[in-house]
Amino acid sequence: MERDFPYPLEDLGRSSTLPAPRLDPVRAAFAEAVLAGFARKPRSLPCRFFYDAHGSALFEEITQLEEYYPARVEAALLEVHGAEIADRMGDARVLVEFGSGSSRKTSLLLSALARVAVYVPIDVAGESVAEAAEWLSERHDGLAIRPLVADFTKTCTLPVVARRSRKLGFFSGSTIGNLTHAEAQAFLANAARLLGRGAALLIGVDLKKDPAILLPAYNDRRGVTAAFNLNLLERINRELDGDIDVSRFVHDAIYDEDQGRIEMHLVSLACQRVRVLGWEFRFGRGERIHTENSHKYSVADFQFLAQSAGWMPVQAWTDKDRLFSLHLLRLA
Ligand code: SAH
Ligand code: AVI
Repeated sequence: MERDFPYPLEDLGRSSTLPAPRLDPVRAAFAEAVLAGFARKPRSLPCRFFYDAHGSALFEEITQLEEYYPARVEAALLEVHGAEIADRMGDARVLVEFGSGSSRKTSLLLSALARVAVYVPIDVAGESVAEAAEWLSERHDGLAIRPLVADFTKTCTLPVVARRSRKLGFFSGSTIGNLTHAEAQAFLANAARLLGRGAALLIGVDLKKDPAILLPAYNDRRGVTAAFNLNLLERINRELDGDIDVSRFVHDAIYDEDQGRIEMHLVSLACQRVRVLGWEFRFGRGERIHTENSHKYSVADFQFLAQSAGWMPVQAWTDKDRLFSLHLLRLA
């Protein structure tokens, strides 16, 4: 259960007499999440904070890795089935994307969706969204791009230009897998409210498979995923006056068969104390910080989840090796 910070904890000691620094809202939210996440046992940090400028660049590097099949297979599905997907998505003029990142896959979709005139990317990573908007505007002439730097799990309001027309939603990369099942259901219900009557939603969802394929995707040989995970600690040092010795933590990714999910952790290599914004935390040797879940679904399980949130499954596309799925959903 999430609790508000501050609250009493036996290993939490304010060791600094410095006045609390003034924080901008993004840093304040990060500070609150880190202080609460480090105070909790077992320790955890929300994965949406991976995506500062450095983390977003590392994620793009992950998408190029041989072992990280989701990005490659999803892009291939969009290319191969683009025309059919566009045909089935209908003639909406507004495309709303959740967790749009670099928008590279969006470009594939937009090429097939001739009538879309307004694109609303929603992402917490402000710099990524700004770069993506520039990159897309050079490739899709006349497209009005109206980015929203926001948390897609919270309620938000679409820009006026996007409000009246019928809408298409797009949620790629299996980012829905980073939410628990309850959070995913709440997200889908929230997306239904935002997109409104008659909307369609295209979602990329990673499929359950042999851990012999899954595990290398999150433990790549070049250590890019490790760097992506450890960047969370570096971000704490950069933004929250942290003194964490990052070399005393290692990346670990495991597959939990019962939960059907990859879990990423940072593991403390030693008994150590770290400071964040003047607060001190003690880590035991081998103590873990849970940083990400990446749930995997069967096609039927995901359709069931979508229906429970009010969406009608229209069609699902998978590759021949059944690594990844693209689901088209519709609202009555
Ligand atoms: N859809 C892109 C990017 C996937 S990476 C692709 O498939 O390549 C996940 C993206 O979701 C990142 O850009 C990250 O900043 C964004 N993100 C993660 N959690 C978010 C949240 N709660 N609200 C908004 N954006 C979020
Ligand atoms: C964005 N998200 C779906 C990725 C995933 O596979 O869960 C993030 C990621 N984590 C490690 N590698 C990639």
